Amino acid sequence: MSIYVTSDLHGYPLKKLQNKLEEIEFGFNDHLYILGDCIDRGTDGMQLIRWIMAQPNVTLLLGNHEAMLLDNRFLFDGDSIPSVLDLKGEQRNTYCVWTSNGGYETIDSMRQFSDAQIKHIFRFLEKVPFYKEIDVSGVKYILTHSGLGSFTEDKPLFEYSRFDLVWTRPSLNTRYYEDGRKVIFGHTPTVLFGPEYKGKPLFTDTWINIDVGAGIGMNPVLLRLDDLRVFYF
Ligand SMILES: [Mn+2]
Repeated sequence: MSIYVTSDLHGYPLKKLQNKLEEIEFGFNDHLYILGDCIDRGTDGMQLIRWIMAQPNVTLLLGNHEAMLLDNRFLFDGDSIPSVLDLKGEQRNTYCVWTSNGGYETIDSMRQFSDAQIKHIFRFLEKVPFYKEIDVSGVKYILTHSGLGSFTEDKPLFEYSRFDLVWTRPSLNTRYYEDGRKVIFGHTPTVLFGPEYKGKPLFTDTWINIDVGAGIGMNPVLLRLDDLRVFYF
């Protein structure tokens, strides 16, 4: 059994992901962790979410885009999706934050679902974890969407805020645990750390960034944690 991670699919075509998983012979005994941001920007976000919901061996972690969808739940409570002009105060603000971050694709695709399907999607997303701690080949990995904001070595994971886990951006100099635990995250495309990292995962002593930029027109990757092999699409 092998453990894979990927991140920031941002509406990447589900069929292409499925083809890649088939190609690497991803099986029932393997597990895939998706470190958030399945939705927005590309077209297949909700298809990815609904596919994940049906897979016993795929785990989604919350990204800031799923967090924005959760925060905008009020859009889907009525008979039709309201216009920004009908929204007031904090709701208008919450809506504008999402739509300025690529939310329109998801809002549009939500229209195809029945009330029951929408409820089912939110019930799933409300339970999506903000982090996971896993052990692979004797190495402890901490998986989050964006890294660990306001990091201190002795702070337990449950004390990090949602903001710290889904919105923050480490720098190339950021160091996490000195005890061998490695943090794996996405959120900040690796090219933003330097052109030499474009389209490739970025490995440091204490963390690995696997957002290779599927949200900005590149293909995602799968990282197999058993041997740290990278599978390019
Ligand atoms: Mn993100």
